[in-house]
Amino acid sequence: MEPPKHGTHSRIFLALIFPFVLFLALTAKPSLRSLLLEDFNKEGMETQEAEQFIGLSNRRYGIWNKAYSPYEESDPDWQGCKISFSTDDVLGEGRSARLDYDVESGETAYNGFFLRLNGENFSAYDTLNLYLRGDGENGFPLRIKMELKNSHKRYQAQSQTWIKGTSFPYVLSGITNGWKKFSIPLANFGPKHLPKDWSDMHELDLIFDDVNSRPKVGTVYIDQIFVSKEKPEGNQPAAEV
Ligand SMILES: [Ca+2]
Ligand SMILES: [Ca+2]
Repeated sequence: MEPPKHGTHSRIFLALIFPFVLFLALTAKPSLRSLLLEDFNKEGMETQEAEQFIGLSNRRYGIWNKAYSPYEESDPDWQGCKISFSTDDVLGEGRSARLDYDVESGETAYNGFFLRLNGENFSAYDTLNLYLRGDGENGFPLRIKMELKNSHKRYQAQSQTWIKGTSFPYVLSGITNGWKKFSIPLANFGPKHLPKDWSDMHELDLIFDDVNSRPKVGTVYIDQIFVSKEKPEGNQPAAEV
């Protein structure tokens, strides 16, 4: 009798394990993950001047302003953004950050909020999430421009290489006067044609400016900023509608 060929054993082995593999494939759930970037619950993490602050953790956030404004705050031409905190936490316990912006000025006006990402790697995630609420009494913008910045890599199509620094913009819209969760696929950050490298992240910015922000003076609350993995690995992109 001839000894069984090597391939026969392999086929028997595959036939035995196949039902188990099939079972695992059918019952496996997508491995959803998330990484909290900031919940504003911990005191003392904020700064008005990014370079002055050594954080208690490796994250820090604050507001940024146009470099120079000649006006006193009492002057209608003053512009700026201020950060403070509210006990109106979106998850019910803790704090949210309150941003009061003013881009009403005789001069070009822009300012906003930054969250340092300190080299965080977003490659395992596909969605940026945050909660926003407009202040019904003070007024709030329906849209806010956002930017995600990576640390040191920008793809230059001409040379087909990564060069220092780039920002990926996205205009968030649909803010209301109640808490609302925004889940933005990282793929929706522009420019669309550019390959994105999320492996070494620098900063998330919210931007108020006199061109896009209406009203020009207003208040928004922000809370619970995190990245998440929403799509299972190998998932086919949905067909364009
Ligand atoms: Ca919070
Ligand atoms: Ca003003």
